[in-house]
Amino acid sequence: MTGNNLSHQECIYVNGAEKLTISRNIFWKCRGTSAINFTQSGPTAQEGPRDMVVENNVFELGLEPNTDKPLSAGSIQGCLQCVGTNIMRNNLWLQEPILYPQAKWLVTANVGPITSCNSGTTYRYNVSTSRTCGSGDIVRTDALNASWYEDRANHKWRYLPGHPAAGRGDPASMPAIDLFGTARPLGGLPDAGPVEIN
Ligand SMILES: [Ca+2]
Repeated sequence: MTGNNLSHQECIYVNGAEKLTISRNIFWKCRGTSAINFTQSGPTAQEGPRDMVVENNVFELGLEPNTDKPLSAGSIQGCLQCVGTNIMRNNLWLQEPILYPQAKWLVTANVGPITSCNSGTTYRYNVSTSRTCGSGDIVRTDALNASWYEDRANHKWRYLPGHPAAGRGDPASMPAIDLFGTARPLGGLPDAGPVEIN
């Protein structure tokens, strides 16, 4: 696909949807502002996306429009005007979502960089490579290291034994299955990120 800097080249562009669940995808080489861009369909909050769920996804590097430069951030554009209850859980991202105070998100049991704590967001049980923002969050700077994955370079994201996210998921909020269809939880405690292991 070709385009110019005015065109949207995201993988998924969500405009004013309700109760949409985006689950069990591996995104790579999405271009534009993000892999998923949530936007309102009109000028007021009531026209914003409502009750979105983003779970069990892997967000590999996104790219700037028309170049192969990686984005600095923006696996997900969390929308200026999402309303209702919006959840990002058990995802893995190489680039941090862009969140705004106006939209209320629950961000739980994700794996990847979280460098700033958005004031409108509830964080918990994330395995962050950078900092903690809420209860149950931990910092593991090695959480994205290739040595923890089956074959990271070829999009094979199964965790290897001892993965830093094992047992670090949210006991109160988890998808029933993982990215590969495995039932959660295994081994007593749920794991953070999109993959469940013992
Ligand atoms: Ca487990």
